[in-house]
Amino acid sequence: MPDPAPIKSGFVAILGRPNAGKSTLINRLVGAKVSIVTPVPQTTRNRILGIVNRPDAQIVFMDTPGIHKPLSRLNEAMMGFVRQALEERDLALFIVDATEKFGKGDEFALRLLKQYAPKTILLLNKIDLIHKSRLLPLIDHYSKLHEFEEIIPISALDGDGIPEVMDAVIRYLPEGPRFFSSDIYTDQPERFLASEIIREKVILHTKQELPYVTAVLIEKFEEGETITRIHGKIVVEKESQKPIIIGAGGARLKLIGSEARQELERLFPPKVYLELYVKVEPHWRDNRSVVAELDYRSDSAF
Ligand SMILES: Nc1nc2c(ncn2[C@@H]2O[C@H](COP(=O)(O)OP(=O)(O)OP(=O)(O)O)[C@@H](O)[C@H]2O)c(=O)[nH]1
Ligand SMILES: [Mg+2]
Repeated sequence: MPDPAPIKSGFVAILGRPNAGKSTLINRLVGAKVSIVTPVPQTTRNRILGIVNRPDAQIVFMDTPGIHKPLSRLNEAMMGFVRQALEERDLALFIVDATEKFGKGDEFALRLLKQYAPKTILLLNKIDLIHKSRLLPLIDHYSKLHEFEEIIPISALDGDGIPEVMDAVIRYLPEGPRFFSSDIYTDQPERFLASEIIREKVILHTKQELPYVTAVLIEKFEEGETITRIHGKIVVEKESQKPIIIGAGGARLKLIGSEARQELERLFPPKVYLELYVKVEPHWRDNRSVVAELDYRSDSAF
């Protein structure tokens, strides 16, 4: 038997400020929902792998939390995941929201990038929202700030420019082995996927009122032949936040539960029984054990 043809493989860190579109991008690239998306900044809290398997390549994309200055233990843990991805990458995709004015947050993010100096492709995202004439000045601005391998305008939402991104990524990756079996597309345990889907629905239904303050912990996950039973605890920081999630007569929690259940049933067919309750844990974002539980790769998780 001749040796199989060599393939391209490696780890690609997706980096950028909160809300730039990193998770939308990884879902597009992988062609499946591996990471939750909301209009609220700081939605992603982990380093989330999304794996693309092709005959000629295996690309392990890493979604990361938005780059920001951490002010709580949770935020420090989030930035820890960003640094980890920067250390492990073969290549970086630095994604910016082309509709936003360049500011201090962008400078901070670029400084971090320069510190680790990965090979980087710059992606100008959300071009569906801007006039074409704004692209050239933006490209000019960024190419003066840093030496990017390439600059590609995209719309992660519409899929514009995504094939170009994929081609460029493969071009810059080295030859290497497959790191994961070809039939998996993420490394997240089922319990973590479930907690994220619930958290997405909580954020989507409470975004004006509770931007950053919820965590979801799975207390029971039992997969049976015909039904998967999931019990989730929604953690908030203050007593006053509990009724916001529960809603009048429990209506909002019911809606959150029913939307989450429908999505969970696609992952764990045919049926999911989902039970949710809300618990107040003051200052959980600075509580070591609660924050540790959110890290699904550590021994203390779940
Ligand atoms: N119009 C438009 N909206 C986009 C595009 N990409 C992402 N969005 C929206 O931008 C918001 C943030 O998207 P996310 O993918 O969650 O952004 P993120 O960078 O992962 O954000 P964090 O996890 O909070 O750091 C969501 O409302 C997306 O629908 C795009 O290309 N065009
Ligand atoms: Mg995200």
